[in-house]
Amino acid sequence: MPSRILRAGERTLCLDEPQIMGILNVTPDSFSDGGNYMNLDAALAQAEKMVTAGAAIIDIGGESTRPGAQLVSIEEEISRVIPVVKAVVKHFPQVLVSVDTSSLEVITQAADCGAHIWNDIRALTRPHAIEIAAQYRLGVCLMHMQNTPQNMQDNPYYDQSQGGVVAAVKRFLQDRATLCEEYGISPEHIILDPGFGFGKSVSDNYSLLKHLGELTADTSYHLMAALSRKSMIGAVTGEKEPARRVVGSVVAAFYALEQGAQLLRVHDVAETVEAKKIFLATREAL
Ligand code: PT1
Repeated sequence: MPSRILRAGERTLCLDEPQIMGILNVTPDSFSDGGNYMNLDAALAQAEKMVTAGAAIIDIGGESTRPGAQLVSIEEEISRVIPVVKAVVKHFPQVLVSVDTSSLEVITQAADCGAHIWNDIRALTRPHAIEIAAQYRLGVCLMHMQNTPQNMQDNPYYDQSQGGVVAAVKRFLQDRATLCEEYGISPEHIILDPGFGFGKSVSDNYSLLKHLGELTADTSYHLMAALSRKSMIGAVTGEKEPARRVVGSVVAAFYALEQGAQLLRVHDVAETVEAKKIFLATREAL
């Protein structure tokens, strides 16, 4: 009997085993694979590759949020994201479609096209965001960020007397999740994400990875780790090129699984599925 269920729109996903969310960037400037999927056919080809490799969720994003990224207009974001949402919903009915946006206009149009999950790096902090998520019964991913993508890496700071980065991130995420529940969103719809790289020093990021499981301890919220190809990996391995951070990323993802993460947001689905298989074989061993 399944014991952990992600609910998203009219769909459910069993999280008794961890699931992979594949990243589909539709930005011209995205940090790791930017510009590669700007046309619809290329986006669909990348989605197919990830679905075939075992992704249960495809996360479509048109606003780059890596450190120092520029803001995009709503019109630009809609023109990038909505055609891809429509095409992925149509061609891959077996997967859940997630949209990486903070915009109410984008998520409303995406939900009307059949998207299931709202992945918001701003944790539904814009006015009426929570009401919209509740109304569409979307799955929601609430992420922690200090400051904004434009300035978040300038001088990250967490007060040690308040418990440091882990306590700060946990307080923020649990407060946002509680507010979502007050608007009628059930815990089965709610995913928490520490926001690796979003206003955190390298040591902050590794503290969060080490203590990841504490973020959802004593709750029934789901837990996602999104570490793929990020600078926290390169800072340790010395690899400056994001595309060459795959091994480091997969090893970090394995650590996140060990900490109890049910969801991994990754570029490299096939490689991460291998890590998941080793994790499950070990978990199920006598
Ligand atoms: C994330 C995330 C995201 N990250 C969720 N959505 C990005 N839920 C986009 C670096 O340090 O962590 N969780 N959507 C991409 N953002 C970054 C941030 C990319 C930092 C790279 C870095 O290299």
